[in-house]
Amino acid sequence: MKRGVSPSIMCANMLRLEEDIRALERAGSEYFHFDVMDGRFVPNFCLGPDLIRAVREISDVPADIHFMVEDPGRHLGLFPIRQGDVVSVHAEACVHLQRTLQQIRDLGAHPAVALDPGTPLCAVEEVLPDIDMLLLMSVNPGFAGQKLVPQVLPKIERARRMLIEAGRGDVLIELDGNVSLENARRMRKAGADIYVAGTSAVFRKGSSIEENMAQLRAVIEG
Ligand code: S6P
Ligand code: MG
Repeated sequence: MKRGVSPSIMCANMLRLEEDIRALERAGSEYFHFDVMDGRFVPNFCLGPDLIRAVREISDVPADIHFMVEDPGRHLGLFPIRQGDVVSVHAEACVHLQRTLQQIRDLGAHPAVALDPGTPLCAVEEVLPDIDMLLLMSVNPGFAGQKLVPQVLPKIERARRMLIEAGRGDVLIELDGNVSLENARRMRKAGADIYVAGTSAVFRKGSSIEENMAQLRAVIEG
């Protein structure tokens, strides 16, 4: 898997989606982050399989699908998941977490576990052999435009240590939520690898997607 930036498509302009997709491609997005919400696990509804399929018909950028739904294993078959994609499910939402991760692996994608800010790292301890990425939420899931939950910063450092101690130093850590330039700098220092870029970064008002992406890259690569 690649390190880099995963722009959050729910923050794009849905009335000019193709223009935004092209700008995100020009800016070199490593992934497109698709938030899937069911109105139950989180109090909001968001991107479904048809929209994700439509984007995939016009772009080859790997998908980073973040399921914020109860029992996601029941719905995976509806989604256009391809080899090289990364698919995250919440430890809090899966009764049979290891089975769901295996289902994702069987589809040819990279399995990942997502954890809410309030969920301890031990929730993922028993499935470390089954994942390629760990998604640490830096806001509570459900909405864009929220403020960083600050205790997530030391959690990134502890997650990195846990992965190394378990012999899984190759697992990438993704941060999702309020990835502003300032927060990205702190996340990078703590050990983040992939940054979900929403209203705080790539879709910041007043400057273009390309300009915003260049500024974010200067912080995470500089
Ligand atoms: C939140 C979702 C995220 C948001 C992202 C938006 O539930 O999982 O992926 O789309 O956090 O970015 P920002 O900068 O508005 O927080
Ligand atoms: Mg997300």
